[in-house]
Amino acid sequence: MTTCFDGIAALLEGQAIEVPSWAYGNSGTRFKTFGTPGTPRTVEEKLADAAQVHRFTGLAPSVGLHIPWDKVDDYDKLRRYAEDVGVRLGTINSNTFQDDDYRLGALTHTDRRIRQKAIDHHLECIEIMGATGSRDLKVWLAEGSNYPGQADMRGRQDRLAESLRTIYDRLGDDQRLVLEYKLFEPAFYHTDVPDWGTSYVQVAALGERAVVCLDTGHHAPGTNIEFIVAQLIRLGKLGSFDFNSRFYADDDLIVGTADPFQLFRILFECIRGGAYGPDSDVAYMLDQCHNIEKKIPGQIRSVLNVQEMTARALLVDRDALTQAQEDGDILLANEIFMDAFYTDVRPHLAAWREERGLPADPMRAYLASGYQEHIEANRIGGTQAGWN
Ligand code: LRH
Ligand code: MN
Repeated sequence: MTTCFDGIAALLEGQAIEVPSWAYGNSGTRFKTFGTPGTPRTVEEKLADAAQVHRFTGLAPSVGLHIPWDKVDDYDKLRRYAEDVGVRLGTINSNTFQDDDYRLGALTHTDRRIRQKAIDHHLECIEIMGATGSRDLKVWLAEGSNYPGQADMRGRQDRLAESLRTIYDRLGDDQRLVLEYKLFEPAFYHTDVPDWGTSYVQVAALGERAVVCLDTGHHAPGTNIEFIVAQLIRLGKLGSFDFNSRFYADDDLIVGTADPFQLFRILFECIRGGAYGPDSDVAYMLDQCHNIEKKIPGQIRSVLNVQEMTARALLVDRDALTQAQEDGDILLANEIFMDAFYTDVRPHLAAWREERGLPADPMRAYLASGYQEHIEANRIGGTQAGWN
């Protein structure tokens, strides 16, 4: 009992999944950052690698940047370079989690000078957005405390609201502030933006161009993430996703590998809520680290996993499901839902790609292209890009 693939083929057109520049550099864990042959040394090389993902999948037309990791002297030149290799510059991610001054906070800090320094960094990011043509300023804050009593949690919320207001008021008319929440890490007692509710409260106070970023790795184990997705869409405050997957904490693994069924359920709520397709302004992004696997193939696998689960979620027979739900037919409703999840769409997607001039099997096509061997042979010397 599923909709047939031909019935959803058009709905897969134009799917866009933004890839993160930092996934092409070395990231690593708290214990080790493994270098890998061919890793980019420059922002341009990161963009060239990201462009390979779009070339072979048609799914990744934009690349998110992280400041200062992707700081350059001339963003207009970078924008042109991106367009030359076939991608565009996407979300600008701020960074207030690698500066000694921010040890005890940044936008929440008790010292107005430290808050102003953090605010100025975000104003610089807004400047950069003007040059890159980016719509979204994504703000993730590592701020919090490690011990009870260490921090005035209420006071920090008030200072956060004031700082965000100052930043929000400097946005251009077609720009958005996207506030990302995370349950814990690097703070281990309280985090100032730990959950969707806190992010929602802060962005709702700012205005309509302030929205929430949901990173799928930022919840307590057992959280029903698709319920949060449904609620944020209902509230008109779901701005973007940072897709990845995890077995334990913020593992930042390839999306859809740890729990493909969860990804299916999340995408179903996006489709059901109208947050998928050309009329939606929800940004779908990856936020991952390829600590041991090759990065470009890892990114190709990631966007294909999202496309595949999107296709399966689009196959849910919505009318039959709604009828079964209204009839209180529990098992039939679940069966209709699972039928779509269990439908192997891969052969259909292969044909769908070929009909659109894309390789039926993007991973095989990339591996056969020689690009990986080329960068591993030619990117000798220099400093491999990473999180510092
Ligand atoms: C924080 C986070 C955030 C990024 C960083 C690279 O864990 O998810 O989105 O800034 O990863
Ligand atoms: Mn994230």
